[in-house]
Amino acid sequence: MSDLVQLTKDNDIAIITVNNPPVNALSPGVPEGISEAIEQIDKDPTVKAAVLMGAGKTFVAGADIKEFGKITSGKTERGIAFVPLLKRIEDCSKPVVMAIHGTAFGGGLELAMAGHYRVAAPTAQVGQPEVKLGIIPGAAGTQRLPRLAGVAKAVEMCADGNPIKAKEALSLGIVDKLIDGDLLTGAVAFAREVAGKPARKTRERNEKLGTPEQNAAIFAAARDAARKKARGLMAPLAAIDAVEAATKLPFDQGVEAERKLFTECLFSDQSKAMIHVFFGEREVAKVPDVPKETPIIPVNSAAVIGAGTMGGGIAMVFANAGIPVLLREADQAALDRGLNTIRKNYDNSVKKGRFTQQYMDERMALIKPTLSYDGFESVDMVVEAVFEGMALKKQVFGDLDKICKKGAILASNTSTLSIDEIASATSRPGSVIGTHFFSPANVMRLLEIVRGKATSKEVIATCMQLSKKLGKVGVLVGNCRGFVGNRMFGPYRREAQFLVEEGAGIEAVDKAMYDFGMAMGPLAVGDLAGLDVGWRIRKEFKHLEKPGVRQPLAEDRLCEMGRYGQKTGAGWYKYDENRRAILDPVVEENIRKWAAEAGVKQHAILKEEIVDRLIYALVNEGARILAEGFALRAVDIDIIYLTGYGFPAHRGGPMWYADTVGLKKVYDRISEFHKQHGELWEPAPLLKRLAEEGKSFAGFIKEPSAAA
Ligand code: 3H9
Repeated sequence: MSDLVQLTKDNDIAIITVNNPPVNALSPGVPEGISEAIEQIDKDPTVKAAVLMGAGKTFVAGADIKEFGKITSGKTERGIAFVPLLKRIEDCSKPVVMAIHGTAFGGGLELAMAGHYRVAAPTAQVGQPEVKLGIIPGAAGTQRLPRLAGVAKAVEMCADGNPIKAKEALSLGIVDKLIDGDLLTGAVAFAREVAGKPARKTRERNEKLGTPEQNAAIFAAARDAARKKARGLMAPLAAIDAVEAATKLPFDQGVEAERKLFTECLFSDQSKAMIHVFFGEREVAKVPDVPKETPIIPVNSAAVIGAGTMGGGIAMVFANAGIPVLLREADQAALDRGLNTIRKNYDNSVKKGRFTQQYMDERMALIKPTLSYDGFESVDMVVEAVFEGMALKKQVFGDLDKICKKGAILASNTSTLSIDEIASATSRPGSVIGTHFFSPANVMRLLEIVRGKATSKEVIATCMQLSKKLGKVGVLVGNCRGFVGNRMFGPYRREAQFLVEEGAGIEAVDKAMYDFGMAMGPLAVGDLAGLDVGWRIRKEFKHLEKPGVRQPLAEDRLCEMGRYGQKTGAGWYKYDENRRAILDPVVEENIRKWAAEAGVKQHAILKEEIVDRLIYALVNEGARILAEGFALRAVDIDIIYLTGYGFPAHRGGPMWYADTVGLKKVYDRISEFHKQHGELWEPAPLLKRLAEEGKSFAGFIKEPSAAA
C-alpha cells in the first residue's frame, strides 16, 4: 500500500488513514492507496465496516492543486481518475464511514460524500471552494452535493465556494452525526452501529433534487447573483450549469456534463491565474533571508498613534484579533471623533449581521483611548498613523524611542515617506519598520511591510506572522518612494489623466478598467481617495519634475476649483446625496479647454488602447521595482495589486497578466507608446531584456546581493 495511506484495524472495523501532510491533499499515491484499502476491506471477512479519516490537522483538503499546472502544461499525462474511485467506495459491500475534522474541501468533500455515512468533529468545515481557483468540482461534487444538501444549498456552495461549519452540514444532511470528544473513537463506534445494515449510496438518493419549477427559480437567481458578485468569472456559472445537470440528467450523464465543464475551466487562463494567486498568497509569506526559524517577538498588546481614518481602522484591526490596543490622539475632540467613527463602523457591522452586539462590546473594550503616552512603556508594538509629514513622524519616533520598552516594535503607517529617515530619529533603527495599511484598514486585506536598511530579521518575521493573525496578507517591500503599490499607482493614474486630456472621455476610461475587471475605474478611485492627496504630493515634489516632460494637468485644476472628489461632493464626477457619480458637463468642457491651452490634441481613443496604456503603465513600473529589488518576486507585486488595489483575481495580477499576454508583445506596445508619448514610456530595462530572451516575470529572480 502507498506510504500516504495506511490500513489498520480495530477488531471488526477497518481504519483507512490518509497521511499526506500538510493538508492530506489527493496527491498521486493517495487515490491509489484508498483504492487498494477498499479492495482489501471488501475481501476481508473479519471486517464489518470501515472508517476513513485524515491524519494530523485535517481530513482531505482537496485535490493536489500543484497537479493542475502539470496537467494543463502537458507535463503529466495523468488525468485525475477520482470519479471511478468514488464510485468504487460507494459500491463497497461494507459501510464506509467518513470521519471529518479540519477542512473537507473540494475533492475532500467529494470523497466524503462517496462514503455511506459522514461523522464530523464540531469544529470541522466542509466546502466546495473550487471556484476560488477558477474551476468547479471535478469529482462529482456537483452531482452528489445536491443529493445530500438539496439544490439551493448545493448551488450556493459550488458557485460561491464558501465553506460551511459542521453544525450547518448536520442540519442539511451532509453530515449524519457530530462527534464530541475523540473523533476516531466516535467514528469506530458509529461504524459498529451501522455495520451489517443496508447502506445507501449517495448517487442513488434523488429525493432532494427538487422539481423543475422550483429549480428554475433557484438557477435563475444564482446566475443573476454570480454575474454581479463574480463579474467576468466563468467558473461560478459553470458550477451552476453542472448542478443543474444533476437535476436534469441521470447521475452518470450528470458526471459527464460536470467533467466537460471542469475541463473547460481548468484549461482556461482564468484558472491558471487564480491558481497562481492561491500559491502566490502563500509564497509572499516566505522571505529568502528571513528563515522560518527566526525568533518571533510576542505581540500581546499594541498602541496606535493617531485616531484619524487610518489610525482608527488600525486600532480595530488589533481589537478584532483580540489584541488590546491604546489609541492616542493629541486632543480630546479628535479622539472623540475617532472613537465615534470606530463605534459607527462596528454598529454598521452589527446591523448588517456581520458581528453580534457582544462581539462589538468586547472589541470596543479592547480599545483604550488616551491623550497621553501612559501605558506605552509596556506595549509590544506601536503603529504610528499621524499626518503624512516627515518632521512630525520624526518627532513621534523620537518620543517613542524614549518611552517604549527595549524590543518593542516601532512601526509607521506611512504610505510615502522613507522608513530609514524615520528610523534615524531613534537609537534603535533595528526595531523600526513600515506597516502600510490600506484604507479602510479594517477591511482591506493588504499590508505592505516596509523593510528599512536596519530593520532586524526578528521584527520582519514578527510582522509577517502578525499580518496573518490580523487577517491581512503581509507583503514585504523595500523602502522606495510610494513603496510598491503606490509607486506603480502613480503612473497608472497619471496615464488615466493623459487619456482624458487626449479626449478618451471620463466614463470611457473608468468603464474600460471596470470591464477589464478592476473594482473601480482610476478616476472614480481618485474621487474616492481624494484628489487633494495627489495634488499636495505633486506640489511637494514639484522640484523633482524634469523640465520638458509632460505632466498631467486636469486633477490639479480640478483641485484648484475646490473639487477634491467625493468629500466635497465633486471631483471628476459630481455626486448626489447617495454618493452616486454623475458625469458633469462642466468638467468635460473644462478639460477640452485645458487640453487646447496646453496644446494637447483631442481625438477618439479605442477601449483597447485605454486598457493597454493603463495596465502597461503598471507593468512597466512594476518591472523597474522588480529589477531594483524593492519587491522580492513578481508574484509579490501581483498579490499587492489583488489585495490592495482591486485588480481582478482572474487576471492574476499585473505582472502575471503581462506574462499571459507575452512580454515581447507588451514590450513592443510600450515601445510604440514611447515613440508616441515620449520618455515617460521608456521601456523598463528588465522588461526589454526578458522580452528579448523570451522569458517571463514569473521566472525572474533577482540576485540576492542586490536585494533591497
Ligand atoms: C479540488 O479539490 C478539485 C476537485 O474537485 C477534484 C477535481 C478532479 N493542494 O493554506 P495553508 C499547501 S481543488 C496542494 O498555508 P492553512 C499550501 O500551498 C482543491 N497544496 O494552511 C501550503 O504550502 P506551503 C480544493 C495545498 O492551515 C500548505 O499546504 N481545495 C493544498 O492556513 C499549508 O496551506 C482547496 O481549494 C492543496 N489542495 O489552511 C483548499 N491546500 O506551506 C485549498 C493547501 O508550501 N486550501 N496546500 O506554502 C486551503 O483552503 C487551505 O490551505 C486550508 C489550510 C484551509 C486547507
